[in-house]
Amino acid sequence: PGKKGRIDFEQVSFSYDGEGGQPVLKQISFTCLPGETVGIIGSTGAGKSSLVGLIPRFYDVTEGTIRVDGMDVRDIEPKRLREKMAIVPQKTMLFTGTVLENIRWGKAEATHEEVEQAARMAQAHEFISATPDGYETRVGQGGVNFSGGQKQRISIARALVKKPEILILDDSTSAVDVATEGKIKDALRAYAAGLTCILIAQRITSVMDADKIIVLDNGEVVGIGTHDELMTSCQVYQEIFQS
Ligand code: DGT
Repeated sequence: PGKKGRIDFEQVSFSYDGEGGQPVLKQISFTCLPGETVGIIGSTGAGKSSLVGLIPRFYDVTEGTIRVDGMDVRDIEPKRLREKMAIVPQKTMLFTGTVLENIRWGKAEATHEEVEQAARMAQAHEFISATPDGYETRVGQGGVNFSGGQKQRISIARALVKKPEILILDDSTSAVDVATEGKIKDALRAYAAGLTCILIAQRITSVMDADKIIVLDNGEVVGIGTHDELMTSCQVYQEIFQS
């Protein structure tokens, strides 16, 4: 079967103010093959969230081209494009409903089994099951107050229940401990070999084992490679590693 989920950035530049505006991304080129995990790391304001926001066309490139499975994303309807992918934003957005409803928001017709499977991968099943009402537990306002890390895991479950071809995690495990984050990554690797994953992170341990890591600095790619390659070739990466 033809594997899906390839992403190509070709000389992509982007400004929130359009052509002639202050560029937030400059001449970005990289390829993410189907099933690969690509990590993105860089200081705050480097452009990481802006970069991934171009993939589902929250914004369109100012210059250059982004292709998903060979097609210029500008030739794909945003709705169809977004059906292929799931994005877990930096800020978790759970609503006041049950845990089940919150996860099903990713795919309204998901069965209870699919919801539970997604929650298991996101390492959320255990703590959900430990509450008296389980998946019927209400989130927020008068309901259980989950921790920041637990909310992030519910958000990841919401993304996984959609069974996307491309998963984008925007610093979505920042409040999850390193050991649990490792378990989530193991589950993702085991899941339907072929999930393309773009992983924005602040800490090196989150991206260390990615197939390739893109180091962004002030809107530019200053390094691209595996952890070992970047440790010998990329000063910015070494600085993040030491910080
Ligand atoms: P983070 O999330 O603090 O680690 O930072 P990054 O690396 O995700 O950076 P990003 O993409 O949020 O911001 C890059 C630059 O773009 C920064 O100078 C702020 C600016 N920017 C971000 N979002 C918007 C927006 O919605 N409108 C405008 N005009 N500028 C934005």
